[in-house]
Amino acid sequence: MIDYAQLNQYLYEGKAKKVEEMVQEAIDAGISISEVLSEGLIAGMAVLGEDFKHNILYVPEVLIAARAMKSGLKILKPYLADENVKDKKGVIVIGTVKGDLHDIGKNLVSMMTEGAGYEVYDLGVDQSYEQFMEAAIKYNADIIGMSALLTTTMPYMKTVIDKFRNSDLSHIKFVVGGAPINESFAAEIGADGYGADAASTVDVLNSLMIE
Ligand code: B1M
Repeated sequence: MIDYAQLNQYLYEGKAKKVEEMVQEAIDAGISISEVLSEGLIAGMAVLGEDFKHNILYVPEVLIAARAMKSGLKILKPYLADENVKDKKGVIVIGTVKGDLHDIGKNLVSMMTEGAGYEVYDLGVDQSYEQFMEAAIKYNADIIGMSALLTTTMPYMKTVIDKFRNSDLSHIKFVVGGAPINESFAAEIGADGYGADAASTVDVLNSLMIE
């Protein structure tokens, strides 16, 4: 029996070592990876987000908690792979858009996408359309995944898509996601798909690859 409230609290307090230990304990106890991820880690980040919004927590505390979240994700990473996948399904280039430094959700999407059998090139944060284009050519991308967590950076997704559509790279598909993004925004900016979370992003990628 894992005490998720305690795990959430450790995450909130940024106690990376404790988070790692509890995540490992949960795995050893045979608890499903998706449960540990959602109840143990993502639920903890949601509490943090609320307190951040209401100025109960500030950037330094949130950064420390984010580091603890990343430590927990690192433990989960090997278990996120689907062992039945033999051949690479396609090439995905992923990044957080220009001006935006949030990368936890994007990292999770990268891990699950890689685990589902894709060749993933994660460009990191603060990526301009030029960087997406350069990577798309270099890695011969099938799909670009873009993440944005800020209402001020989400419009840049359209800039990237428009630049691709008006170039020789117009065949490349786009999937977008992040807390402020939704299906209708994705459609509005001309993206081919919207990923609400990491697992459903993999489903969206799979369906785009067979189109
Ligand atoms: Co920031 N931040 N932050 N932050 N931060 C938010 C986003 C905010 C909602 C907090 C709040 O007010 N409640 C708010 C945005 C408000 C708005 O835009 N309307 C905010 C703000 C304001 C800011 C700053 C401006 C604060 C400041 O400086 N005054 C600043 C901006 C810095 C910048 O980017 N230029 C800032 C900074 C930071 C930290 C650096 C301290 C830290 C980031 C650390 C890091 O990422 N390495 C941070 C954090 C941690 C958050 C919150 C608390 C948590 C985000 C997170 O990691 N969630 C966040 C509050 C919130 O979102 N409720 C907040 C967990 C993660 C698993 O979920 O990222 O949603 P998420 O990813 C999901 C899905 O969205 C989806 O799948 C993921 C997995 O399920 N998904 C994709 C995500 N990307 C995808 C891409 C895809 C597909 C699916 O493509 C294929």
